[in-house]
Amino acid sequence: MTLTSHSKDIELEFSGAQHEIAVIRLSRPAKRNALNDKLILSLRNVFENLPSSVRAAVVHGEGKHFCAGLDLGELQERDAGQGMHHSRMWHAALECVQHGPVPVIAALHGAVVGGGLELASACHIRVADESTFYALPEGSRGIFVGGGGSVRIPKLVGVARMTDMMLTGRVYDAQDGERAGFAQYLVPEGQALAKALELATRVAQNAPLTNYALMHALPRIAEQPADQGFFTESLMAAIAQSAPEAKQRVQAFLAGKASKVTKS
Ligand code: 1HE
Repeated sequence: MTLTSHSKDIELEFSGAQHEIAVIRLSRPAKRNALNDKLILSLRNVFENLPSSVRAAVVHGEGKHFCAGLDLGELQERDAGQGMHHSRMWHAALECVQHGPVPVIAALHGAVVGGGLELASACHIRVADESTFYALPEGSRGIFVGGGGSVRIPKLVGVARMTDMMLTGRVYDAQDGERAGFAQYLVPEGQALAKALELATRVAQNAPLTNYALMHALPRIAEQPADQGFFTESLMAAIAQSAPEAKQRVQAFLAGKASKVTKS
């Protein structure tokens, strides 16, 4: 892997033969990777400037935890206007994660709490190891989510679970969290990054237009009324299948030169 230290608190490496996987590490372990303004802006910067060779990204955290959420040390006496701008800054950064150029896989371990869960929920796939736990301590801190959590987290686990977590401080462990829908994969402790890299390698081999459709068309279609959704789906399907790469891949299968679907 080649390391490009992006700022003191975030590191960017490239993995894969063509450097097609960007590996982004939150590197503030002494503060449990709590997200201060500098880190959030660096994260945005990384996703806005990924080299065109990159086809998939992995986000993970250094130390014992993925991320402790908002850096509470920075929660100064903001007035309402400053609070609004601060939250919108998070929205802009996490928008670059969710709707950036490539699918993003979060490798989770330890605390995935508050803004850390908001970051994880902006990613497209979440892989958790057995040490992972999920919480939204905003309720007990007298604040509210501000990094897009109220939009994204209910889409993963439902409004009722999120409400319960914020009202009661409920913490989900790795197994219950996977069942609830926080993560799509659960792996033994210490193996989340390896699994995320394995998945990223597969994702990077997809036709770029298919990945684009999954990141940009699918979430929009899912929010549309059925009639509009069916229509958008047809447009996306027609565009994807017209790409030369799609035709080559289908021909390869018909010629017996592409992999079959097999039970894992
Ligand atoms: C922090 C933060 C932080 C740790 N901001 N400094 N998030 C929270 O409410 C979670 C608060 N953190 C925790 O509950 C725990 O720290 C953890 C469960 C994440 C980890 O526990 P542990 O025992 O491994 O570490 P620690 O001893 O608690 O913390 C180590 C240091 O990190 C310590 O600083 P030190 O100078 O005394 O060594 C902690 O103060 C510091 N630290 N978490 C600042 N979050 C867009 S809106 C999003 C809103 C939110 O995210 S609110 C939820 C905030």
